[in-house]
Amino acid sequence: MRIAAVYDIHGNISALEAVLREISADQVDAVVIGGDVVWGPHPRAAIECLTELDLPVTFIRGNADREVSKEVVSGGPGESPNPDVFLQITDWCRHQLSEHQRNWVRSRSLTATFGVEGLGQTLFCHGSPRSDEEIITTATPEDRFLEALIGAHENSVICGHTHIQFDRTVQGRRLINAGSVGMPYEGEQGAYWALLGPGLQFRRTEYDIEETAARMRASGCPHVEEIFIATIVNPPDREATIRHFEAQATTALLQWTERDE
Ligand SMILES: [Mn+2]
Repeated sequence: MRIAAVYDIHGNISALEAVLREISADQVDAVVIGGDVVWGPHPRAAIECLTELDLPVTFIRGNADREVSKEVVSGGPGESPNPDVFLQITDWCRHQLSEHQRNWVRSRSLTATFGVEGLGQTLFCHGSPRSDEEIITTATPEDRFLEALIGAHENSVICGHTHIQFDRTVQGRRLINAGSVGMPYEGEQGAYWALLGPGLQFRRTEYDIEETAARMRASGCPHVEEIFIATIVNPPDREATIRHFEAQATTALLQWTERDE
């Protein structure tokens, strides 16, 4: 099977459209959406674009999808009771989706498995096989890397969440991060994703950043300038981001993933 791994779109509809154009030219058999679709400037358009796709799509849910799709507890469409920037964005995104769409997002699986030529049985997850918010990078100590993969019996694991592509093997356990379509921390502009089968191909798709910034600005999303536009215009440096992630990486407060076996 030839699979496009499309992770961490974060409501960046322009980046998603550019990647989907390449995917349709690449003759893939299926698309795996690796989570964190709806936390960003165009959550509704991103969902609609993916559900209308003319290809088999498997959608696994990310931590941000989980937060956005929670039942509305307070606040109207135009106000957020939260002082926190990230929670204000979450509240805004929640109001962009219909109840039906929130239910749909909430009911997505946390993992999916496919056989991929050259990778073998391959598990797709968001953070790690055991949590949708676990942070694994190229600098993660080997013992924690291996611990995060306990419970995954597949030959290869595909993850996302940190928005940085990598391909790392420790004691025969292979973990591939597909990168981020909508909000990469790679130090270079573009939409990052992965084409799987045969083997692994990391991809970077260019798209019009200025046009996208204008489209994001028009969305009404709170803090769009500093959180989303700044990131796509000046993507954070890859190595600095890895150091930042490793400094805050902890297993203490993780939301644990339950796998159906
Ligand atoms: Mn995430």
